[in-house]
Amino acid sequence: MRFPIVTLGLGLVTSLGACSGGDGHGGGHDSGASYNCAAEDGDDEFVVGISKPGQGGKLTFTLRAAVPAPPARGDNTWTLELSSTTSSAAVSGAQIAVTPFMPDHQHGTPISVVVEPMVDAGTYELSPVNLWMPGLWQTTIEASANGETDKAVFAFCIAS
Ligand SMILES: [Cu+2]
Repeated sequence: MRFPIVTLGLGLVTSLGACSGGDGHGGGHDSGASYNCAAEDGDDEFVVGISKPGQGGKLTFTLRAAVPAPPARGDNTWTLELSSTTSSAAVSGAQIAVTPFMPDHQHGTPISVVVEPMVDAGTYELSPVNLWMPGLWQTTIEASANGETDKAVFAFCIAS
């Protein structure tokens, strides 16, 4: 009698440490110790003040600061400024969720990003944005305010 054996492979990998190499995605992921970001075309070039309109066209997401800059492996602290895309007015009091994700490996990070409003209107501190592995990270920022929800994705490549 034969039973089907289903190999889930990377589908089981949902947390730390088990991203094996040799998958050939993106910029040539290897052992996890380093990544060829020069060959990665899915990332955003980081500049202080990098800004994106939300996918829903309602809110604009701007990274006013990043420590370290550019983003690096490990814990990052980002200062987000949220504004109305139509009026450019600062948007305070938003509910914000931040989710780092590695598309090549289909995993995120077990460390939650804490969002704290800052003194300046419409600004928030996001920390820690834990980018624990070399490769391409897509960090989704979803914000809800004044009955509207919008989101933007910042994609940064971590070389080593
Ligand atoms: Cu990974």
